[in-house]
Amino acid sequence: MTTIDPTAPVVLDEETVSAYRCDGVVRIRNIIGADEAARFRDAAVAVGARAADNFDGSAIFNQYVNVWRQDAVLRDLTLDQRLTKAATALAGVPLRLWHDQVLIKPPHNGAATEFHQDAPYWPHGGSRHALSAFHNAYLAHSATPNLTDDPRIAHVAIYIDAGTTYTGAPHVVTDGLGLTVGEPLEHELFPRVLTL
Ligand SMILES: O=C(O)CCC(=O)C(=O)O
Repeated sequence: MTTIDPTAPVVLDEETVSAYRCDGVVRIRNIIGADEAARFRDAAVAVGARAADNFDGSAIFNQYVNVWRQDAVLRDLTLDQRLTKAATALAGVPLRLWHDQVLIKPPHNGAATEFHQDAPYWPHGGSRHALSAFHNAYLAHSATPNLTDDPRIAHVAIYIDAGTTYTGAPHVVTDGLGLTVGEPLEHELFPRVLTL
């Protein structure tokens, strides 16, 4: 098992940063240790099991939004300084949290997640660097069907430029918060993340 010190400084080499800036995606191995990942997985499974006040319900996967507000273990993951500092180094600008998600694709689910970009779904202006799971929100991406016997569990933490403004477009995360169109997303749901 890989044990990683969660307080160790995060230093990304130039190659990693330029790969991200060129390709819009990068894999950073072992940023979370295997023992920690097992703890986070258990917490994600538990969120799925007690999903009463989340929304879900596509044939492709069950989606649970803002899990950091519901579960202390997943909050640790979404706001983990290793992730936020790595994301900041990749983006090169200060970031804030947009939201997080747990996605659970049930076993023997023949539906693929078709190619899409994330950014067009969001009510954001002026965000060039939004990152989810270390891919840029403008990167076209997809996921294969889950043909295994086990649920496939993904945790996605999404960070956006701290200066991103609100466009007023409908979105489940921002609807009803009273945000001002054209202003930054200053709200406790979108905290600035640790960058140093
Ligand atoms: O896991 C999936 O099926 C899709 C994940 C995805 O599209 C994303 O993380 O942006």
